[in-house]
Amino acid sequence: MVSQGEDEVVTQIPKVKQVKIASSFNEFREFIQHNTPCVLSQDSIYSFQDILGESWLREHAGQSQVCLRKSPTGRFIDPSDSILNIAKSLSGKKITLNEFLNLKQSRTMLSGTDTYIFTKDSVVEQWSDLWSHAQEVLHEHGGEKSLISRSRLSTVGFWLSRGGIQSITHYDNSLDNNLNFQIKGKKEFLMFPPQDWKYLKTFKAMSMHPFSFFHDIKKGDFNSIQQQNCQPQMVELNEGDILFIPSGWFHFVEHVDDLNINMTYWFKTGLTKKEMIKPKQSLRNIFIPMKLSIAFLLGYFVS
Ligand SMILES: O=C(O)CCC(=O)C(=O)O
Ligand SMILES: [Fe+2]
Repeated sequence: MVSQGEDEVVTQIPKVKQVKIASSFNEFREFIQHNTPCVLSQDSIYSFQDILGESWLREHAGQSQVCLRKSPTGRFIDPSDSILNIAKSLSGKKITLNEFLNLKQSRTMLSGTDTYIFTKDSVVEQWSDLWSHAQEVLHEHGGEKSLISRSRLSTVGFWLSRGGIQSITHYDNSLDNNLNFQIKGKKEFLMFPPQDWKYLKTFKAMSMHPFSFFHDIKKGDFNSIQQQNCQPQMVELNEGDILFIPSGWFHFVEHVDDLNINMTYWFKTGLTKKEMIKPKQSLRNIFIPMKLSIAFLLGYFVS
């Protein structure tokens, strides 16, 4: 509520629609079945939501090999950044999880697209202790609060980041559904339906707009025709929250806290390729992908 003058009280309506909040676990299940983006914000349901923190990780997976990503700007990767900054953000360095935890440096992260706990129908050995908790989400584990069957599970990714990070707007290339567990810290998601590809300057599965395009939307500044035409939804994910991102939905993500831990479960929709909505390419400027390709090659020489 915002008060104006002495007796006039005006309710402030957020300009960007908020992602639906499920009022119960059953409603969350129904939203998932109907392909509706939604959040479940409840007390923890699975054991990993309680135990997974720095000290547990040190004890149970401290020697695991991970890929450290570091960005001078914190933006992974903003097409409007300099080639050198993009190159630095793209390059990765193999270290152990304990080394990463000891760094305590902002703008560093382990990406769930590098760090797989489960992939190609099997558990990644170095994460087996974490898997013994993570599998509670699966029907085969037998819990009544399970959400997905193992046969539909494609990949589980583990994310760990320090503050000051933003990730490029993209849809998950596999066209899988996505269940994103916020285990520690806080992230903000700005999401767009697959049909919005027309306004997002898409190249492959990514949007080539500068990150400022998305910051403006979050502030409610719809300056361009493209910003006015798209149908964004926003959500702040807090510790314990679970976000459902349906197949093909774009997401722009900001990592807010000093330590953020997430797990992403990517799972098959059960639809055929024909039934799925696959965003198309809308970028008209070939110089942007050229710039990213040069930065990608340069990434092998800088760190
Ligand atoms: O947390 C992020 O930076 C990105 C998350 C994401 O892209 C995903 O879960 O698919
Ligand atoms: Fe993603």
